Amino acid sequence: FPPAAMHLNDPAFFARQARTRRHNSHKGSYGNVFVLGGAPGMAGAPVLAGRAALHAGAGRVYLCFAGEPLVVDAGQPELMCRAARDVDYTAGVTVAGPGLGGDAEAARLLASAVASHQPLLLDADALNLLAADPSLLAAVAQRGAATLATPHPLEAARLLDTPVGTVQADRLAAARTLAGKLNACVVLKGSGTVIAAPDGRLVINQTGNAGLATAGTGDVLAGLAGALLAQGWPGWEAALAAVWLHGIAADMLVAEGAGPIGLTAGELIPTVRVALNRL
Ligand code: NPW
Ligand code: AMP
Ligand code: MG
Repeated sequence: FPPAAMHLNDPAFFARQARTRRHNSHKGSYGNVFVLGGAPGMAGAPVLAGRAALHAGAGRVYLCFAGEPLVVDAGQPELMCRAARDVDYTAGVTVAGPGLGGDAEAARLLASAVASHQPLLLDADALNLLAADPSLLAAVAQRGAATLATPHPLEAARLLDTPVGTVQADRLAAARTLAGKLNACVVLKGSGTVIAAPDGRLVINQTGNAGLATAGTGDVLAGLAGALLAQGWPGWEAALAAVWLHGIAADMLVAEGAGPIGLTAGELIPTVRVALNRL
């Protein structure tokens, strides 16, 4: 039997978790996000994730570069740029993977974030590193704090050690199996994104469009979800909200003529902020 799945077409699924800002609050009230990524040639991925995290309300966002760190993101100087080896990942939520690369140093950095006892989001090369290292995967499955994984179909196939066609042939089963294997909420991306929890809950997202089929949109989703975790959202609700908001932002941009053709990942970010403030 295919597992039963709910359809996420109404933000009431998660909107009760939406946080109003207390008058007497400060940046420390909204959490730190560390984006661990940025191997040589891939600085854009953590920049997109970091900008998304900032626009989704995180109090402080650090770009932690596996390669040579940027001095500053000139388009978003609010972001703090660090060498990844100099960062204490126990001081906030880590979004691991955007442009991280796959060398031994990347694996070592990822292992320190996995051990952080803080909420953790695993995307892109962090997932590829897990697929290649059973002991790191076991460490993820044993974590106590919330873990979210956001694979696209090929990343899911690597983790499940199966052809991508098998993942796509039964996306609900693939997401559910992976959620069990990682002991994490899994967001299996692509048209009709599936969100699965380790306890068997399954949801299919109804927002979004093929304008999202462009480089960097996954990095934006990762930063957005990480910012919700940093603001205290539980893992399941953070995953549902991030996927729904990311899709509705793309739908809003299409409605105003900014896509689907030629929609860019960076343009999603301010529109995600509008959608989040309207929850
Ligand atoms: P195909 O083409 O169909 O055979 P990879 P990546 C498949 C960083 N980035 N449905 C598809 O296979 C990331 O953060 C940096 C079906 C596709 O070619 C990573 O660290 C950017 N298949 C790193 O690059 C912007 C699907 O997977 C293949 C699918 C590598 O990440 C870009 C690609 O997978 C990028 O984000 C779907 N819905 N979606 C920057 N500006 O710095 C994907 N596939 O080989 O894991 O490479 O995803 O590009
Ligand atoms: P990534 O491959 O990591 O850059 O992630 C791509 C993002 O765009 C994910 O959130 C996907 O769910 C989304 N996406 C890609 N193609 C489509 C599509 N045809 N319809 C809806 N969402 C899509
Ligand atoms: Mg990606």
